[in-house]
Amino acid sequence: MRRPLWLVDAPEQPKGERPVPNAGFYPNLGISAIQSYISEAHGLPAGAGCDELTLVDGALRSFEEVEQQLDTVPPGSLVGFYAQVTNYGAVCALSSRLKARLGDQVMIVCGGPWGTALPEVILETNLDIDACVAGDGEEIMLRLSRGESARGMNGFFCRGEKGRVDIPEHCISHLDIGPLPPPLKHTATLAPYFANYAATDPGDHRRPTATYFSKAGCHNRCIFCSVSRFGKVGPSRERQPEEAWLECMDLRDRLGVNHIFEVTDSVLPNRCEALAALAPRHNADRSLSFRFYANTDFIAHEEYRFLDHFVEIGGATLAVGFESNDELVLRHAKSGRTTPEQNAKALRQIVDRGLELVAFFVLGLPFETHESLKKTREFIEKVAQYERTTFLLVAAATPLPGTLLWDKYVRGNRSLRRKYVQREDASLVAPVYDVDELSRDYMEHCPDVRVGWDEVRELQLEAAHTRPDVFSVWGTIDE
Ligand code: B12
Ligand code: SF4
Repeated sequence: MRRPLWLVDAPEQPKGERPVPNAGFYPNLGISAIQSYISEAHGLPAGAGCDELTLVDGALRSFEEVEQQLDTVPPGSLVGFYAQVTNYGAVCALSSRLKARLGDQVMIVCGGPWGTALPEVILETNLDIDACVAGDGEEIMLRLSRGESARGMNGFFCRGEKGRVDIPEHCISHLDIGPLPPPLKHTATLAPYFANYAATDPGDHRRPTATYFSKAGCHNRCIFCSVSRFGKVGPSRERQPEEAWLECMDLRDRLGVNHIFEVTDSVLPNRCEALAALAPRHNADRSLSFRFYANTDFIAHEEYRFLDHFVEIGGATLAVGFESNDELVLRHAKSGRTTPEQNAKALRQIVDRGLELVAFFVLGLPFETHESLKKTREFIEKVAQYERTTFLLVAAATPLPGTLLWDKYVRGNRSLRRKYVQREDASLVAPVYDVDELSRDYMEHCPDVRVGWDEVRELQLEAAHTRPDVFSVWGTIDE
């Protein structure tokens, strides 16, 4: 390795406060995936600590601790930041401190959802960041760690002549995840994260938890979600079921995990069936339980027998994006894939089986009216009444960069574009500082939203109070 590599998951930066750890349940998978790939390529030992590759984990440390750790970055290093909506402010502050100390002796690269959605804006507005990566970072970071140039590689954005941003021919980097080492393969321990899970998961549901990452990208185009930006056509982006089980068993035997979050951008109808077919071989004793994300069309679809298969594999918790309970709002936001009838049916089936439920809602989407909010509110109440609902996230719609909402209502609106995309104030370093303000601006400017931000916020607070014992989030962003 020609350059020491530092991979950083910056801590979260809540509005108006000093940044705090982001309370992850397992190490950030984007950073871990790059670590695993580079460790294998260079034959490095497992774990976060070796001279050549250091993981700086904002899920376990405060902003000040991360600052202190980065103060030891030696000249000649390559530093990669995972950046998304909640930590981009911290990424800016940490990059600025690194550059002030090391100048050209450090190369700073920004990846993750924010690097993917906004590479040009970041490079135009933040001179401390040298390059951005849109999409998968493994190959690019490997190349850079060898001291080679990545100019021209898919998804690699950097400054060229006269500081102008060089745009690659292919704006996104895509790897086939099938043959890649699983992200947590090189993780030496997960114990420090288990405490975080215990702190956020109520009651007796405390379990040592990890994740396996099964599929990248989603071909759906929900307008509030930035995942489809990662999932544009590309090579196969799925791990095989047998591999998935082996990875889960490894997490159990090596790291003491007994609950697995399946991280997948969208569940394929046959995914659960394929895993269920292998369950008797791998999980006959039910020593592992699972949490899956699923949409209500899958759950409610008779032919898929999704819930039967889910129970067969040891399924315990379903994380369901209900989003709204109004037909028009759903049709527009989720391309007509789910309906209020499917929501009701899916909820009934989950309750009948006694599964734990994690529920997501988004208020203030296009075509939201007082009437539609009322329908969603009644449905939220039903969800909240179910005693095995363990987590409730009621978000206010926010056009985050990378979403169709952003493309349509921010980029397509002259005054919002001036505020959020074309930086006219050179002192601004972050493309979006304040997500509440962005959400409010969008609701005020979007002719299709017929309710005000205050009304949405009121309903969010009401929902949070419906079940104060449940860990409920009522912020501006969906998961
Ligand atoms: C798992 C997950 C979580 C977990 C994270 C646990 C953890 N410690 O990792 C939990 C449930 C806690 C979570 C919470 C939240 N999440 Co989340 N989450 C995801 C999800 C579903 C998968 C991410 C993942 O692990 N992917 C697998 C890894 C291997 O891929 P990856 O992260 O994309 O990384 C690759 C590339 O991005 C790139 N890359 C990543 N980092 C870097 C760094 C460098 C230097 C380079 C070069 C490349 C690079 O290379 C990696 C390997 O190929 C994504 C959806 C998605 N597809 O990204 C949303 C997503 C990241 N979450 C999102 C949001 C909004 C949130 C929350 C704010 C929700 C909320 N209201 O609380 C919180 C924020 C918490 C926090 N501080 O991070 C948004 C972010 C949107 C945005 N534009 O920023 C996403 C994109 C979903 C969406 N709705 O659009 N989340
Ligand atoms: S919300 Fe889920 S189904 Fe919709 S685009 Fe995002 S990942 Fe796909």
